[in-house]
Amino acid sequence: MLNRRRLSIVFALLGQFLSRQTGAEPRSRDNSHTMVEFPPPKDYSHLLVDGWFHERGPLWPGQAFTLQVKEVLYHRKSKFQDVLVFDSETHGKVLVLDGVIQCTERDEYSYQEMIAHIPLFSHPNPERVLVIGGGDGGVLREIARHPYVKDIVICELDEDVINVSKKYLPFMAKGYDDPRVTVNVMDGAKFMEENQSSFDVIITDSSDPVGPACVLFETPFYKAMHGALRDGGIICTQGECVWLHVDLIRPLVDAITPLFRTVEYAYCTIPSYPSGQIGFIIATKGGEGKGCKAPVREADGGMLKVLRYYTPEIHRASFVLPAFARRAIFGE
Ligand code: SPD
Repeated sequence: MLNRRRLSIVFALLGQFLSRQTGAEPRSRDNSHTMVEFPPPKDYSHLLVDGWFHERGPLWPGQAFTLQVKEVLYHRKSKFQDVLVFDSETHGKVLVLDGVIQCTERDEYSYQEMIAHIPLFSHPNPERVLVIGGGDGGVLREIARHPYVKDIVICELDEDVINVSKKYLPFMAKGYDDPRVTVNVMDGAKFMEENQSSFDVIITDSSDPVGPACVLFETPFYKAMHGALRDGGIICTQGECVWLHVDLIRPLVDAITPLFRTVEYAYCTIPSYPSGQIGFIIATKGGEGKGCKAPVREADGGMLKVLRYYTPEIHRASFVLPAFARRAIFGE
């Protein structure tokens, strides 16, 4: 059986061979040859066994994360995916999509604060913000803390995720209560095609690249985000984990580097995600080209008092990668 890493290498070599044969542009500018599309599992009966939730997945082979379940609150298939919400013994309420933990009440703020505040504090005047995915509302909640943001638009494909979050996960879904929020239940790529040069910040809060979500980790989706950004705009996307996914991150970073003025990578710690960390791909369009490694505006004291993970110091520190990751992603 070929594992993911071997398949990536096979695809990369095949791509190089074909480009040599045809004289075509080397494919290093397009990461689709390194993406292996794992289908989502057909059966989710393994998720809940003997009072424990088990998270296993093809993107973290040979390891698993388990949580003791207090009560299953919701478990149904939506039009797009398996949706599970349970109350856990140690992590509060938990949202799981297609068998993968999206948020736990105990640590969701780490990811949601960082994916929102890094790009927002790196932009001198973010007025229009687009969120792709993020149906639980946690990223909206963070964006809504910024008083100078005028419009917050969200494109979430799965309406059930929005409704289930509003019912069972109000600590995140309260993000929908802000009057600046407009909700579109639709494909984000299509929305961006119809809204060129419209946003200062675009945040893609996606699930992992398994099944249909694979397209969110490929070059055409990044081209679509680039098109929907205003000059000086910033994207910040879910960028997986350096301990597990440098083979996925590196080709994506390489593929989008010619498109954007700067492309950087930051990460945060979060105990309930695979290997306890998750990263963000952060890229800028035009502007002064200074990148996003330092905030360009001060958060007011009131905001800093309520945030639980983001600080200006964490903002800077999150871009400092361990040597193995810096080498693997940027070759430095
Ligand atoms: N491995 C899980 C990655 C999930 C990222 N999206 C989380 C959604 C939180 N709003």
